Amino acid sequence: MASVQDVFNESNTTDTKPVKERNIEALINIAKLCHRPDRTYPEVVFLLGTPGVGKSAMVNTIVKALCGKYYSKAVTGKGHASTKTLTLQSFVQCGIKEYEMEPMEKDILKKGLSKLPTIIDAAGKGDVDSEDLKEILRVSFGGFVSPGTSIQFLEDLQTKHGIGSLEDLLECSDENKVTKVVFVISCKQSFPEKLVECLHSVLQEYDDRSGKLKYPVDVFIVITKYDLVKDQSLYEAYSKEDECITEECFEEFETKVANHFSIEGAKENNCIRWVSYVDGHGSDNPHIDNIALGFVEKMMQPRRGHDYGRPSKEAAANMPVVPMNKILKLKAKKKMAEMSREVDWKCGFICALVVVLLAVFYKLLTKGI
Ligand SMILES: Nc1nc2c(ncn2[C@@H]2O[C@H](COP(=O)(O)OP(=O)(O)OP(=O)(O)O)[C@@H](O)[C@H]2O)c(=O)[nH]1
Ligand SMILES: [Mg+2]
Repeated sequence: MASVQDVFNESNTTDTKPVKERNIEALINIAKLCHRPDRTYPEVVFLLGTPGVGKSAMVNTIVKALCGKYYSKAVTGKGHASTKTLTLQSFVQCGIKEYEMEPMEKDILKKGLSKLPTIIDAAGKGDVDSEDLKEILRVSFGGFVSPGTSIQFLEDLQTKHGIGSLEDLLECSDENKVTKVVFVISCKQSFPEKLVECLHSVLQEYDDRSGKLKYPVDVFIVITKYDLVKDQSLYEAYSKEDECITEECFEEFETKVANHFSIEGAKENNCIRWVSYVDGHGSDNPHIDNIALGFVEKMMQPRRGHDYGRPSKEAAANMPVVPMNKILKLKAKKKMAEMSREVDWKCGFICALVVVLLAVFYKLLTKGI
C-alpha cells in the first residue's frame, strides 16, 4: 500500500507527477479545512439537477477520490428521463467510512472525517418551475428534511395537506440546513431553464422582518461529462464518436450557463468542468480525482463575502430585525391614511350628491313658477 512519501518518490519518475502531488496537497488542505474553528456543523451540499445528468456518479467519484478506492455507493442510471435516485439521499462525511480507506488517504484524513461535508443527492426532477418543487427546495434548504427522506413522501404530504404545509408538519434542525447548492448540468442535455428559474426564485426569498436572505447558500455549477468533449485524452474515456461534442460546443454551453447564473466574471471559481468514474473509464485516474478533490475543497471553504457559521442564539437575538412597535406604528399610519382617503372620498361624494339634489329642487321649483 502506498504511503504519502511513496507517491512523492514514484511521482518523480513518472510524468503524472504534478497531478498526483496536487492531489496529496488537496487532501492535506481538506484535512486542514476539517478543523475550521468557525463551523459548528459540517457543510451540507445539495446536488440539484434534472434526471441523468450525473449527480449520483459525482458522489461515487468523490468517494473514490477521498478513499483511494472506488465504491458504488449512489445508484446510477443510464441517463434516461426517469429518475434513478428516489430519495434525498444523504452521504454523511461524503459517504466515506474509515475502514474503507486506503492507508495514505486514511493517514491524511482520519482525524477530520466527521467534519467532511454531507452531500445530498436528490432525485432528479424534470425541467420544471412549480410551486410544489419550490416548497420541497425551501424545506430542504431550510433544514426541515432529515437524511434519507423520500421525495414521494414529501409529495404525498403536499397532496394530503396542501402545498405550503410542509414547514408546519416537519421539524427544523440546524444540522440539516443546506450551506452549498450545486446545480448539476450535463453538457449533453439541453439547458434546464425552468429548473434554474425555480432555484433562483427560492434563493431570492428574504425574511420580511430582517430583510436577510432566507437561504444564505453559495451556489456552484458543475457541468458533467466533460470527457465527452472530443479529443480529451486525460480521462481515458472510451466513448463512441457520435456521443462526443466539440470543444467549441462545450464552451458555448458553458458561456450560456454562466450567463444564466450571472457569473460570467467568476466562471473559474463557480463553474466546474466535471468527469466522473463511470463504465468505460479506468478505475484510477488522478485527473478525475483531481477534479473531485478540488470540488470538495471548494465545498469546505467559508462562504464568500458573508460572515460565516450559523449565528449563535445570542447573535441571532441581536440580529437587526424591524422591531414590532415600528411595524405596529407603520400599520397604524397606513390605516389612518386609508381612513382619511375614505373620509375624503365619502365627503366628496356627499357634497356632489347635495349639489345635484339642490339643482334638481331648484329646477322643479322654477318650473312650478
Ligand atoms: N461519459 C460520462 N458519463 C457519465 C458521467 N457522469 C454520469 N454519466 C452517466 O450518466 C448516466 C446518469 O448518471 P447518474 O449519476 O445516474 O445521473 P443522476 O443525475 O444521478 O440521475 P437521477 O438519479 O436519475 O436524477 C449514467 O449512465 C452515468 O454512467 C461522466 O462524467 N461522463
Ligand atoms: Mg441519481
